[in-house]
Amino acid sequence: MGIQGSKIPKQAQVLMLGLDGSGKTTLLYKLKYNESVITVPTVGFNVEPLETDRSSPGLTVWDIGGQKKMRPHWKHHYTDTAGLVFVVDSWDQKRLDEARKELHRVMRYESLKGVPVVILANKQDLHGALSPEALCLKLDLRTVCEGRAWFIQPCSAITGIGLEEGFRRIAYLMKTPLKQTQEDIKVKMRSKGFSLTALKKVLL
Ligand code: G3D
Ligand code: MG
Repeated sequence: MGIQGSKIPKQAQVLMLGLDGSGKTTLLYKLKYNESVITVPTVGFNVEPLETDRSSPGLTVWDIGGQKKMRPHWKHHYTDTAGLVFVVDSWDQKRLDEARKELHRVMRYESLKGVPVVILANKQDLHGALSPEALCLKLDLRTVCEGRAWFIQPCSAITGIGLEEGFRRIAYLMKTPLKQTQEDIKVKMRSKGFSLTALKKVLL
């Protein structure tokens, strides 16, 4: 159930899932080495340690193959998962329904109950990519993420924009109690002049 409220370990496991082709491997190596790599479909997994800030544990990121035949194996990684990153191809609207179904299926697992999740809305560099707001509706995030800390981060594995923010966000959600993350959102939104109604929409 994440690492919230417990002693923070030195290294925490982050599971990165998403459909094949959503950009998981590209973004992992962009983030790690700032290099654009030519990828082949991941059979099995890639695993990389990532540093965040000093007050957070280091992250061990598991990039698991997303092809249909690989998805039944995702569950073998759930037990030690402290944070989940789910990558979506924001441009490929034809596969959004498939992405939604897979995300909802993953979230139903008891062993992932309460584990914080960051949705990476990848491929924002492509013309016609859906905005995080549109994806939030299409993936029905508010319903499926109920009871856990979550965030949707726009990014591009090609330009690198949004990648560090996404992983910093999962590290923050993993170490911060759910109530506190909601308080932080409230303070941030109020300082930007959002109304009470807008706040309720985000938090309820
Ligand atoms: P996966 O690991 O989730 O299966 P990959 O996905 O990292 O293998 O990426 C699949 C394809 O998407 C790759 O292209 C890769 O270059 C491309 N891609 C990944 N992220 C982005 C992004 O943010 N923007 C754009 N424009 N493309 C991206 P190929 O052509 O090799 O299949
Ligand atoms: Mg891959």
